[in-house]
Amino acid sequence: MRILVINGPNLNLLGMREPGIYGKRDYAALCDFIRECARSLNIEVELFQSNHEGAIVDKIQSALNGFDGILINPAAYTHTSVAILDALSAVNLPTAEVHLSDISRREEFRKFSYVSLYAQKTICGKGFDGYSEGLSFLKQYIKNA
Ligand code: CA2
Repeated sequence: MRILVINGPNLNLLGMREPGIYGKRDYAALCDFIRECARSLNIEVELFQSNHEGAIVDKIQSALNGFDGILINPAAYTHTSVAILDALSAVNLPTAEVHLSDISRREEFRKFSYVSLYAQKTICGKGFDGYSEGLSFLKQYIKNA
């Protein structure tokens, strides 16, 4: 089983600013954490981070070749991107959405997620553990499909 893990804009800055919201660990630590979870679940992951909406759309489209599901933290594009929603719907792979923070308890503009309109599961406010929950969900969901 192969899962594409996508992280959106500014997540490469993890650990450098706003530790109160996003934690102290950096993006490299997040990648290590995701790879370790994947190993223990016996699934393969490819990790991708971009600050560019079109690059994320291109990557989602490319998932048709060889991936069974997508785990995505669209970051700020969560709240703005019909293009990412449309790409996920078009590719039609099982998808879990993850957010480090609890977007339902932050500013009004973070409460709406376009990606949630397609994702089979949304996990918020669990920090890095949200990624492990997302991978476990996808493994189970894909097995049962
Ligand atoms: O909670 C999440 O995971 C978010 O997707 C993170 C996004 C934010 O726009 C979403 O509303 C919720 C922001 C990621 C930016 O991460 C930073 C990390 C360090 C310093 C500044 C931003």
